[in-house]
This record gives sequence, C-alpha cells and structure tokens, in this order.
Amino acid sequence: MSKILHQLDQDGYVVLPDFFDRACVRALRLVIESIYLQEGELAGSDFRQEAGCRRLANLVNKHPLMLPLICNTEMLSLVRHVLGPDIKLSSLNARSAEPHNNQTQPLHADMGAIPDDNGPWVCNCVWMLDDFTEDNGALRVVPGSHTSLQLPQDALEDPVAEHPDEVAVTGTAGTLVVLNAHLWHGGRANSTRFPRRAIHAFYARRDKPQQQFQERILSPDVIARLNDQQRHLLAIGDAENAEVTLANQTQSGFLKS
Ligand SMILES: O=C(O)CCC(=O)C(=O)O
Repeated sequence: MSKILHQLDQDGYVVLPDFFDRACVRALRLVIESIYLQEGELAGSDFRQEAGCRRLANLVNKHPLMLPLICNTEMLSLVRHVLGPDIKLSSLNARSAEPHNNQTQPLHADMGAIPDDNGPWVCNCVWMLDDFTEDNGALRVVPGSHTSLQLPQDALEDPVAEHPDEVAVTGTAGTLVVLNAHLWHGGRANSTRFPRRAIHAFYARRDKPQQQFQERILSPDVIARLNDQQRHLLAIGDAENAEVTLANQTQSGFLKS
C-alpha cells in the first residue's frame, strides 16, 4: 500500500489493474451501452457533449449498479489520501473515445482547479471498461504536474500538443486509475476501430463545489433509497454543499462553458 500512496503523492496518479472483475466490467458496459442507446443524440447533453466522443452524465441516477461502486472502500481510501477525510461525489460520468475520432483532448486539470491553502480539492477515478492502449485513446498525464500550481492552458502554448513529459496510462479493462485531478491530463485520440470506454467517478473535498449538484439531479425515488452513508457521500441535504455548489457552476476544466 505504501508504494501506491507514494506513487499517488509523487506522480499524481496510480494504476490498479484488475480492480473490477470481469463480470462487473461486462455489466457496466451493458449498462452504459443501453443508456447510450436510450439517450441517442441527447447523450451527454445533461452535462456536456464532446466531439469524437460519446458521453453520459448523472449515472448515479441512471442505474442502481453505480451506487455500491462509488462507495467502494478501497477506492475511497485512495481518494481520501488525496483530498483528506471529508469528501463527496462531485459527478459520475461516462466517456467513450469513439473509433477513429482524431480528437486529442487538451491537457487540463478537472474543473480548472488549482490546489488552495488546504491542498488538493479534486480527485478523479477512471474505471477502464475497455483496454486502454497507446493508440485507442488512452488517458495521457504529465507526472508531477499536480504540484505545479498552474493550469496547462496558462503554462503551455498549446495544451493539445504532445507534452515532452507526458505518459500514456494504459491497462486492461477492469483497471482503476486514481488521479489527483490537479494533474495535467486528457484523453488521447483513438485511431482504432473500437470505442475506448470509461466511467469517471469524480470526487471533491467537502468544502468545495460539486461539478454536478447531485441533490438537484437525482430523482426523488433514487434519493429515497439512499442509506445514510450514500446520502453523505452525495451531499444530499447538505446546506453548505448547496451554497457552494450553486455559487460555482463551473462545468469543466477545459471547456469553459
Ligand atoms: O477519458 C479520458 O481519458 C479522460 C477524460 C477527461 O479527462 C475529461 O473528460 O475531463
């Protein structure tokens, strides 16, 4: 464990192969494909859409399989290592880099966030639903950049261009990547015939805004079924969260919309 934590501190990310078993990966793929089908052209529009990709937002609301997964103790202990003990879910989205999409995402920090006096406040967990390879749109990261206190759009001439220090985060389906989301990162272009699918479980420090205001986007039925632990993680009935989230409706680190 200490090697994992050291890597998370040092490089700003850690890769945990075989975190989700095959049955779970298969079930998640089926779930998100059925939601893509159901939502059609509107998929992702409840948060944002992205050229060359299919996206889904608000996944806690859209399938019961998601709830136990966002509460996974081992994953949350790594998130707490980054953010401190008091955390909440910020959003749960899916992203599929589509075949031959020719779209490299700009390097960015999620929510355009820079650590404050209390340290990091955003942490992203990428659940690989397909193998991530060098050429199918793997995540790219610039190790160590989470401590730079700068955003790539301010520090780099061209955040889309390949960074000299970037590495591709590859792995097999079922791998979990935990990312200090101040780390400069982005999805690479997919030059293969197959989609590269992932779910992003994005967490925030308790005092900071949620990317998507869960209390407003979850249906009353879903909220009624939550246990105390889940309500807390989603910040349901949390007045401080409502205030800070509604006052800061930033959507994304690289598309300022
Ligand atoms: O799916 C990926 O590889 C990364 C996507 C990402 O960083 C984002 O959409 O903000």
